[in-house]
Amino acid sequence: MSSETESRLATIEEKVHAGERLSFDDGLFLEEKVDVLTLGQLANTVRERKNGNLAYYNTNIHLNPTNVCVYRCVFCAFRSDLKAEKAYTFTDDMIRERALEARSQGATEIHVVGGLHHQKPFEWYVDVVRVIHETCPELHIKAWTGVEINWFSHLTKKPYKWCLEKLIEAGLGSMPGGGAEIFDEEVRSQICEHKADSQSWIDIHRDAHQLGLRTNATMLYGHVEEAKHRIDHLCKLRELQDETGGFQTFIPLAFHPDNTGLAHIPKPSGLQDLKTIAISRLMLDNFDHIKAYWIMLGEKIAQTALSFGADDLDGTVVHELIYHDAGAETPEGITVEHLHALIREAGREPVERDTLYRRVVRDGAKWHAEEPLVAASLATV
Ligand code: V47
Ligand code: SF4
Repeated sequence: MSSETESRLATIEEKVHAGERLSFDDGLFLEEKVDVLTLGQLANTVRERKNGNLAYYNTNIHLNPTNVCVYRCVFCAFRSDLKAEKAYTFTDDMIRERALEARSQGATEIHVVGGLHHQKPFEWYVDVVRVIHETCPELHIKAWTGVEINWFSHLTKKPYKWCLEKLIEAGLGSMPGGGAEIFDEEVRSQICEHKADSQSWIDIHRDAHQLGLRTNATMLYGHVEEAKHRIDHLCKLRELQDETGGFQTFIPLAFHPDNTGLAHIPKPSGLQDLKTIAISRLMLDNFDHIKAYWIMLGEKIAQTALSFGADDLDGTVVHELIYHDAGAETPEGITVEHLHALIREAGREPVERDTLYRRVVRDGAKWHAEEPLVAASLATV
């Protein structure tokens, strides 16, 4: 390391220890000049400052009600044409059955995302939420990404807030972070040219926060983007979080190339995964949580990530399809015992949380959520 690099790093370390914000240029410097262990150590100090020794997980189940999709994102192996053999669409009965399965497994959350089925009206998507809510009112419904809300607004010719209000009335509890991909429009046009642009994704999350909904945020990395695009993405999320305080957690999503239009690109390495998690923790100073989604990272990297800035592993995740269609080799679900073992082996204390990061207390088949674990509240918007 040159003396110039050393002194730049020392300045950044001072900023991190003083709780000061890192700039875009600092982020780029970390991407380009700093080794993964130094990044991890620095990110770990922030992780421990915010969440101590706790590592969160939740008991959840996934529902992808249809894979039929009007868009053709080149990184996606999940979507299907309507007439293709792999096309499927859930009926109300199948949705009810999935909700009951969630209840029987003690899940606190159902995570619902899917394709944009061009023959289904907005009411069909509202009904997916309504059917789950009426079947199992205790389940928190985290459903529909910003891309889906943008599609609903296109279908109904109504503002985003109108669509969100209808979904909230039907039982929507929060929104997942998908569809953000990479905000840089040049990269976006190469990987998902037709779907919601970055400004729409940001506007939708702002609207959701203003309606009192909590949402998550993601970033898809390891495809055609460069370091400057990742840092730009993080800075834009940080800006909206300053404005609303409505994001709960950030989830960096490692690109899985199998069966996609980018199958020639190798999967990101474990080191790139850890580096991305650490840099995300350092740049997103106003996010309480960074999630290492074990489904896509694999158990080994996800467990290691708990010392590189991450404080959450997501959950039991039964019935995941999006990553498994794209070649994920992880199981489609994991037991609570196994999650506990992974977390304890990493030297952390496992805490079951609900979607809103409240501690879950169980008594046999019953459960309830306590006060938030981290005192965060939506900014006045
Ligand atoms: O938006 C699709 C990504 C996202 C691939 O909010 C791919 O708690 C990698 O957003 N390789 C959907 N990524 C999943 C998602 C998510 C997952 C877990 C938790 C939460 C949360 C949200 O998956 C899409 C897209 O960015 N994706 N295909 C692929 N081949
Ligand atoms: Fe459709 Fe989503 Fe796949 Fe894009 S990522 S093709 S919007 S299912």
